[in-house]
Amino acid sequence: MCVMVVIPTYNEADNVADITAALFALRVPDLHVLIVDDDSPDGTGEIAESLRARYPGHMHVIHRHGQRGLGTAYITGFRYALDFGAEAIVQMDADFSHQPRYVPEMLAALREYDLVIGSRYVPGGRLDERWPWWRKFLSWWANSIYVRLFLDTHVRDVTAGFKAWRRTTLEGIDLDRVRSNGYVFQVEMTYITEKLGYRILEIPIYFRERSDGSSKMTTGVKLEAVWRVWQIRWRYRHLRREDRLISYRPWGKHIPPVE
Ligand SMILES: Nc1nc2c(ncn2[C@@H]2O[C@H](COP(=O)(O)OP(=O)(O)OP(=O)(O)O)[C@@H](O)[C@H]2O)c(=O)[nH]1
Ligand SMILES: [Mg+2]
Repeated sequence: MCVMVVIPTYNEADNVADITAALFALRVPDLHVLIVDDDSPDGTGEIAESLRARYPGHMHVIHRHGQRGLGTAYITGFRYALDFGAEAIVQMDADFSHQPRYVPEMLAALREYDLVIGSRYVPGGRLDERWPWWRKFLSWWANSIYVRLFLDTHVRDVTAGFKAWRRTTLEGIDLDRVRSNGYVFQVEMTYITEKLGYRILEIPIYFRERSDGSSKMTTGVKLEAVWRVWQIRWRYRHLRREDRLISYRPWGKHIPPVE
């Protein structure tokens, strides 16, 4: 089964080679890594490029120019993965908050589920204990109270960014629908998936604080999250299983060649 791990990067020069090596060290058969870099000033894109020689045929890099944002980076990456023929698509951060060791378990669970979420808020899941209490509280409040109750979802970690998708789930979602660009993108994707009646499993993870590099969280990204949750609820209020996209059309835009 062809598996593609999609990692968006912005200034992750300290992490990109290590996270790639850790993923290939898992020895998951037919694993591919796709880095979607937004022209990082710190040279992440060049480092990713140089890794193609180390993992011939299995390392993919998309360089976006003049564009920023997690959401559109992921949509670009997902389309690439679908066009490439991946059967399973994993999404994760570059900074080791999402630890590669969970990937095999998530892939195994995809046999029974359409989406598997690495979750901080199911029993056994944990946040980095180095976080101060107020940061834990804020994260819990935003996720468990603001988003979860408001959207009336069964998913415990709605803002999670560590996920494994079946190809057919990403096809059925209709990626053209998705509007968010900041980290609320994660909420929108999970919400659509649940409304469309796909089977979702959350497996507990330990969410580690990033140890290298710096955060890209901005006030704009946070504000988008606050208002977009309302928009998400309104836009998708009538969405049902019947609204799954049946025939996926390949994206077919320019895809960089793979050596
Ligand atoms: N391509 C792309 N990737 C991004 C962008 N913003 C963030 N990322 C990547 O998305 C992932 C998550 O971003 P982080 O900065 O770790 O966000 P966070 O986990 O909320 O913040 P930290 O507490 O610093 O870890 C990382 O791999 C980033 O490099 C962007 O605009 N474009
Ligand atoms: Mg992070």
